Amino acid sequence: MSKIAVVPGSFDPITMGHLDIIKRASTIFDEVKVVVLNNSSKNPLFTVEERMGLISEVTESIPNVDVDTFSGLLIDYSVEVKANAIIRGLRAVSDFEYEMQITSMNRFLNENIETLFMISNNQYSFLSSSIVKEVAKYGGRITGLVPPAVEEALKSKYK
Ligand code: COD
Repeated sequence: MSKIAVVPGSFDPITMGHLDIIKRASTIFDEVKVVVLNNSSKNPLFTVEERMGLISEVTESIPNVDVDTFSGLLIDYSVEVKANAIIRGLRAVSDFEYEMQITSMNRFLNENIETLFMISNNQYSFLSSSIVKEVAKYGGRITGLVPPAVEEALKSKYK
């Protein structure tokens, strides 16, 4: 039976750090579902459609990755798509507390779906969508931190 992983997030927008986790997950699982959660209290820069479009574009060459969106609980989505695991990235100790909390809540809601963590690649461990947006907003250099399509999209948002 094929093994399915869910990689959830806000992806506002997708960065090289996210892409690295998605690529690594795609070598371990048969199918990887990147899901943009649509109920975040954050005030996003990109619409869900724009975020999904960018993810599709930058993962185009990875055949076992598809992009989806969901409004509701991550665990309900994971059950719906018959996921074996939820994959999260860990950048630093500062991520740990939040990740521990959401993982424990998800396990409380459904103990059959495991959450697995991948340690960020060193070169991306300082990267977040927020920090990239801040630098892009003030015209700083973001080349290499996001895929070229995302760099273009950020430039046109902030022009
Ligand atoms: N290197 C490696 N991993 C990274 C990097 C990087 N540079 N940057 C981000 N990541 C990882 C993050 O650690 C995360 O695992 C993933 O990439 C996505 O990151 P973000 O920032 O785009 O998304 P988050 O963390 O804001 O997403 C949070 C969710 C939307 C998944 C969460 O809020 C959620 O599950 N919401 C649905 C409601 C729900 O089910 N709530 C109950 C559980 S609390």
